[in-house]
Amino acid sequence: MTTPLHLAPFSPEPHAHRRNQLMAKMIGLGGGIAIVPTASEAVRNRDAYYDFRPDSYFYYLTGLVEPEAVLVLIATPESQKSILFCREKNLEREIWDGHRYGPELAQKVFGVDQALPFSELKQQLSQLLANQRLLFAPMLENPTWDATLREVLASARAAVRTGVSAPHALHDVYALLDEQRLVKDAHELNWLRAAGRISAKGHLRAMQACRAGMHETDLEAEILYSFARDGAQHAAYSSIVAGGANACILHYRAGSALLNDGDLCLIDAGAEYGLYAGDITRTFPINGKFTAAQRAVYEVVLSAQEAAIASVRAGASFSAPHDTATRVLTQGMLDLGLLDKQVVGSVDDAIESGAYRQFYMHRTGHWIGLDVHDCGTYSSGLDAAQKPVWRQLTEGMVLTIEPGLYVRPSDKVPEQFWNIGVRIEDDAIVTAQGCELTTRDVPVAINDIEHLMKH
Ligand SMILES: [Mn+2]
Repeated sequence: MTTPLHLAPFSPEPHAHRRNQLMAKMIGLGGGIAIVPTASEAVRNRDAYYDFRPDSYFYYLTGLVEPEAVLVLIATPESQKSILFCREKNLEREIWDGHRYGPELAQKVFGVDQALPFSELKQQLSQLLANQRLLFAPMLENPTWDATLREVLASARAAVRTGVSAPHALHDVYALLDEQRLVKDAHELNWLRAAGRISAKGHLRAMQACRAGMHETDLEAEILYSFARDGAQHAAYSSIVAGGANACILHYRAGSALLNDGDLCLIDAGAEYGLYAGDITRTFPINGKFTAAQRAVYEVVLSAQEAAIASVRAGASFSAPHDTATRVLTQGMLDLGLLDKQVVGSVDDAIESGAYRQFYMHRTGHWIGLDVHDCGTYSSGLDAAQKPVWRQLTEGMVLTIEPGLYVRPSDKVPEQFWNIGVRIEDDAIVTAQGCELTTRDVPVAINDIEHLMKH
């Protein structure tokens, strides 16, 4: 028996604190009512459903994982109130589907001011909208939810002749929450660290299990088994396990391909734990020993990642790791002869012209949190030269750092590098002086990987 790495008892305080933060922002904008629904259950096929996963915004504010639930916040300078709509107790359904909190217990467990039956949502909402100046809700995200909002707003407007007023402006509640979720609180950082550790253990297991002649899906199974044994029932996204040339297909999935002696294997996989995502990529030799060509490409990507990691700190630009990695990778392309100096010119020329994109066509990272590609903007728009104005990193932001190099066969490229695809990805919490990597329980250095695979 393994023990889950981090199973803290549920505590409503972090969620209550986040609701208060959101309400303070609402008041700053003039005050009003916010409505945040959770996700709907989704049919997979016929009467089989996907496992339910709550909406990330809703979960962030409540901690509740049941479907059919909506959080309402009323925030004016005079009064603040949280109301949770959730399913009523239903002993018959609970025999089939499991426990439901019901409003009475939900109010206590989730620490809201009031909890009401989900079946009363529309009727209650049309009354709650009365005399609120601003409405904070999802904006044109989901047709069913948009229709509900239109219906309750219409009935609130219909009551104006009785002397009440209806909200006169709509704010995107997700835009406020995107900014808030971008900087993780201490509670979230702990879940992210746990997700990082569990993800790393899955990668360790796959590396150690890898043998030539296995299928890509065999390694995926090792990873998912490890995640589940550590208490993460889901992967944060569909795992990429790519043998040989498949590593050069960026969104490849683990498939039935054989893992061949002498090839590399690229695995991009992460666990979802407590609804927080891990996101790790490692590239290693299937037979446990890098060839000279593989080693040469790998060393360039690893140096790019190390330089990118060193560029992360509070106050740096979001683009610093990407710009740093791109420079190291481009220099490596020239050194390896992937790019011809006679044709593309200097490093600066190759960056300026975008020549490096033949081998490095994605960016170096993204926010990560409750969603693997987490919410939050990356720039505040474009400057006069139409270049993005990247935002500054601050303490508590969490991002991935994932440079790569992908060499497709081409007459203009030395044949020894054909079909080599390498990416190395870790997750980083931004700190005042630098960053904390949460995913380094699985090694990146060539010697460490080769040593690990020998045993
Ligand atoms: Mn990623």
